[in-house]
Amino acid sequence: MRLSPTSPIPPTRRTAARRITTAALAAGAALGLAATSVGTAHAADSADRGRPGTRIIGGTEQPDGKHPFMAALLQKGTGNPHDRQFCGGSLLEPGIVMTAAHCVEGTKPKEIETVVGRTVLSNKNQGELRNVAEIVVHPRYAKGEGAYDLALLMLEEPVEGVAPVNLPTAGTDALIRPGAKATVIGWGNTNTEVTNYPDRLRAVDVPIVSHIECKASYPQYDSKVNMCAGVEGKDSCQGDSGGPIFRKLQGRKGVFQVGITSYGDGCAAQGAPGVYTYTGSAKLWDTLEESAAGKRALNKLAG
Ligand code: 4AZ
Repeated sequence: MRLSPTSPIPPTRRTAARRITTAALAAGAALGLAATSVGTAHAADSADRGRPGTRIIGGTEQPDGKHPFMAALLQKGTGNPHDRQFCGGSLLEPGIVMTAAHCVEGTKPKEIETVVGRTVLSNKNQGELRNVAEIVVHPRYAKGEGAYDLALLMLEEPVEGVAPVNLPTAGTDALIRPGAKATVIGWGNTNTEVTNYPDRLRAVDVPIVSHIECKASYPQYDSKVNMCAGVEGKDSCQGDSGGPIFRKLQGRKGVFQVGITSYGDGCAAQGAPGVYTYTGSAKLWDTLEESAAGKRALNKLAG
């Protein structure tokens, strides 16, 4: 979630979730404010049973080991990691976790940590926990504008024995053909009526949506650096921000991350797909060079 300058880390995941939606909606100007539910975490499952359609993400629990490159961003502290998680991320290199700029903007490296290879947030024995040495926010990212929502976390120590995610070749848009199936994963809210943050990682398959359709939903949408995906009942949601949306390609090892979960008007509503930072965008990566920190990060990625 976006971390405001006064209170860099949201006190609870629920607070964080609200902020991000608000930020996204502010950016979208005339979009209607989605209803904000106030239920406690874990209250959704029983209320949900037998009521198809209330389950907003529409996804399923993921087994250990299925998405090894997945990262959780945690506010540092002594509490249960499930309560400290505020965004997702993905391992781009052994020493670099990619996330959304709005997740870490205005945050100091010391305030957060990241864990790679953990599927159950509360399981402290699972995955590799790392301190963050530097946070590189995309130089073109501007709060509330939605575009260039990318940040790189430079880890104090690299993660060992985990294959990073692949990125599409920059500038080839073959992977975001409208209608193609992609998978989005995260620990975000599963229900907008009765807010529920799951402990175990979840995934949902969503169709990629055309730039034209997406621009119709979001006036500020920038098709050079964004992509859209989702359908009524299947979407990412608050808390999934920063995490990956990816595709599995026939005959190729691993998966290709096409986007970073960024914003949307609510979750899984008709005509309001999720918006993602498009990681196959040449412009996104070229402009990262516009800051010294971005340039250094790019050199690390290349070398
Ligand atoms: C969020 O607030 C958020 N439905 C993430 C994804 C979407 C909306 C909001 C897309 O983190």
